[in-house]
Amino acid sequence: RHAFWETQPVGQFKDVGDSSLREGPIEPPTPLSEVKPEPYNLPSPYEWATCDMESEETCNEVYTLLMNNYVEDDENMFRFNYSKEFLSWALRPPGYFKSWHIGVRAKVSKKLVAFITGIPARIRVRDEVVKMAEINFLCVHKKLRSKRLAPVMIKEVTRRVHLENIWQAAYTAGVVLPTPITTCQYWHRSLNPKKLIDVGFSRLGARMTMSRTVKLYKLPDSPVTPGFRKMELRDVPAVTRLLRNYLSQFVVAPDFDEDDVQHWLLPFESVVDSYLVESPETHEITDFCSFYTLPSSILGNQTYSTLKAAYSYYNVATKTPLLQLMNDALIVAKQKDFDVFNALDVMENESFLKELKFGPGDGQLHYYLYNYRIRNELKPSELGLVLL
Ligand code: MYA
Ligand code: JJ1
Repeated sequence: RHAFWETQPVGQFKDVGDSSLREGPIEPPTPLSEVKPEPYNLPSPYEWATCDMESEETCNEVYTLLMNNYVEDDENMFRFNYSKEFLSWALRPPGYFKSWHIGVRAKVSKKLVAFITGIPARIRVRDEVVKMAEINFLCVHKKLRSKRLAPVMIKEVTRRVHLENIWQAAYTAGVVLPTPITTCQYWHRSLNPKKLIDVGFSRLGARMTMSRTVKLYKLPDSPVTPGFRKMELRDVPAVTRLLRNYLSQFVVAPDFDEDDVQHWLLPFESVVDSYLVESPETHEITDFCSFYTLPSSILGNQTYSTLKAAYSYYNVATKTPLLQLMNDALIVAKQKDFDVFNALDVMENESFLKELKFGPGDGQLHYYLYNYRIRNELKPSELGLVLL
């Protein structure tokens, strides 16, 4: 059934529910001298190319490959359209390795035809902090699909991760592979219902008119929580403490330090937005919310070409009710002209989704670990990790 994945150190379907298997690494690390020193073989028309994401030209090529060939919904109506600024941010966190930004080019034309990336991360699983690679942006040009290029690319990124003495990875996919640590549901909150309906992202509900629908999703013009403001550089220490403390309750979560928080959560125009609540009396930072910007191309609509979507990222509420904090996030997202606010049912998100008028989407997101076994499937609420 899975000729490639059955050969890999990942939880296998036949082992689901086997309580004799211990949690932790599936295979031990091998000495670095035993890691294959040369790249895997590609079919002869193609060659490996390490992509320099600091180069504007390379960043453009990656952007174009993904814009035309990356993830679509099940009816091929929308395709993720990560911006160049987003890609450059997502792929260059503290301590990143250029060698983990892997392209495949046609030898003759030098055209970029496939891509896969890793970035380093410390991920805590129960009480162990494990150095991992987060693998993302696996993409093979539409014309080169089903030629078993993906397994070669996955083996090559694995080899390059091993060369840095890292032996585990985390990744997400819309498809079921051996075997998810958890399966999350996408939820969507309409901000611009008329456009969403016009482009086929959502439908007019039963017994609903357009004007009733627009009214249903109306939001105030500005956030309601006193002390709600944009995060600034000076907030990094306080936000790090708030977030570390909050994430400690989940079974799987990133182990963020101040450098990580500065990179991943400091606001960056059209890439990531973060807000916090500073107590007007004590000036304490008590609550935090964030979302990232990921537009989708709208495939084949006469009027609109892009859907502007915000994705819920990390949120922490210690004083403000989470429901109110997220309502303020919706308000600022609406003011910034997003069409829809998306969220997964991870962490405590279930507690606000229905009340804030999110509806379940038709997509799911499966989370995976490479070379690390988790004994039982987790509930989405036990997961404290959001990948981009
Ligand atoms: S998820 C986003 C993936 N990208 C897309 O969905 C974009 C649109 N689709 C494509 O570009 C292609 O369809 C892709 C497959 C490239 C996805 N993750 O070459 P093939 C297996 C893992 O003939 P193609 C993301 O970026 C499939 O089950 N495996 O197929 C995270 C089959 O294996 P098996 C996948 O359609 C990526 C084999 O590939 C995925 O031409 C994490 C078929 O290969 C998938 N999303 O190309 C990667 N889709 O026979 C794993 C299909 O066994 C990282 N397959 O069923 C693992 C950790 C590595 C680092 C370890 C460090 C220690
Ligand atoms: O966006 C998604 N679905 C939308 C559009 C569906 C269009 C037809 N297929 C959706 N809309 C309904 C919204 C409605 C708003 C009012 C309230 C009720 C709901 O459901 C889905 C997620 O639901 N997205 C995808 O399918 C994209 C791929 C998801 C897998 C991603 C893999 C990630 C790669 C790893 O890095």
